[in-house]
Amino acid sequence: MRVLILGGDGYLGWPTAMAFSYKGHQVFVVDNYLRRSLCRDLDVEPLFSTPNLLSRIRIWKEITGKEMQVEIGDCCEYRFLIDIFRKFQPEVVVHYAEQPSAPYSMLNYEAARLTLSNNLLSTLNIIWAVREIVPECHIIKLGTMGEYGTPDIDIEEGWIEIEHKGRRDRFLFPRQASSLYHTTKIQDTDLLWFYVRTWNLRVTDLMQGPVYGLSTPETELDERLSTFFNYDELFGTVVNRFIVQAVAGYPLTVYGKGGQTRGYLNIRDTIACVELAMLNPAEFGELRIFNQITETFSVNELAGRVRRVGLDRGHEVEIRSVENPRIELEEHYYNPAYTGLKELGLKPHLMTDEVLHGMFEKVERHAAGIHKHKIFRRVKW
Ligand code: USQ
Repeated sequence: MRVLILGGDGYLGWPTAMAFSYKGHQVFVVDNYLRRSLCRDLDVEPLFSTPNLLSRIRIWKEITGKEMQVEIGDCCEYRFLIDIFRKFQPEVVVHYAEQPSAPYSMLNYEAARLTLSNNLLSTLNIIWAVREIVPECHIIKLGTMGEYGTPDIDIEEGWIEIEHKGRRDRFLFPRQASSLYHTTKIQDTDLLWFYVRTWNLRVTDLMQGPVYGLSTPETELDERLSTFFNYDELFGTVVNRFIVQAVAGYPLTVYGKGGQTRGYLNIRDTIACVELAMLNPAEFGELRIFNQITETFSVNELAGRVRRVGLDRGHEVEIRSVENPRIELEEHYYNPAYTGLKELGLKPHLMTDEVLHGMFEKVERHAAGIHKHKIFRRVKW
């Protein structure tokens, strides 16, 4: 298929691009290096440096013989984006081109504005480019489980039937996020749903939980193909952070009581889910929503697992509760449904000790790249 991957330089975008190219799809990647420049400006660069997107694509070709097309530019620039749609005529567009960090979105006014305008405008532009150039193109949008928040009822897969005063109808599941970043994802979903109803678009919204891991079959082909791996408070996700903290001898930073429960997934499963969505597209006029997680853990459970494996590997691992910089429930009910992707054929890579050992191994090799001052800077909500 002709797959356009927006945000193809990022933590998930690059491994997705490689996986799809490896399988023989025609891949076109676009990125404006926003993540790289924010990390540089804020002194939170990743654990190891990765070649820029143009070099990565050259290396990819050198190793696999496969070509990818690329443009460096901003999806918020409509003319730039629509030219790519015209040239490439994608059958699928995978939209990762968003500012992905909750703490970054809460840093200051400028960060809030950048998050809001980047995330909503990129989504709007994709919708319009599809409508104008390739109306049959399937939009796969990365959403987030954080859109639902932590309600005191079971979380359905995107939709809920409500009976009210004797009548029934189907609605988007109630959403109530706990950061501006997560709120922009709700707004994305609303935009997509409006245009699906209005213009008969075909859209899959993947409500993803925090992703962990740094290896996929393709990143393992060559060290230079590694993905962007943040461990700092702004751009690092919790499991990745805990592994780095354990290797650095930095107490694992459990925020508050540590009862915050989320659905997690291995980076390999992110790619598998996006691929399943691509191969089984939504219908025209359908906003299809999947909860993209494979298992749930509390922060305390994660810290306990990382500690156990870390001790096994000879690290001294302490767990420390720090005052929670975020406003979120620290003890709550959490029971999300996540059967849709399994029904499409997902075979989850769960968080076994072996998987954690694999992550430790790679992080240990790069231990010299850990800078403790990047781990915790107290971005408060
Ligand atoms: N947490 C800690 N200690 C830390 C870091 C985080 O206790 O050092 C806690 C947080 O308070 C939160 C949980 O761990 O309760 C998850 O935090 P996270 O930073 O791993 O994830 P989050 O900020 O929610 O965002 C990440 C990705 C985002 C994605 C989201 C999925 O950055 O792009 O959308 O996970 S979800 O959380 O399901 O909304």
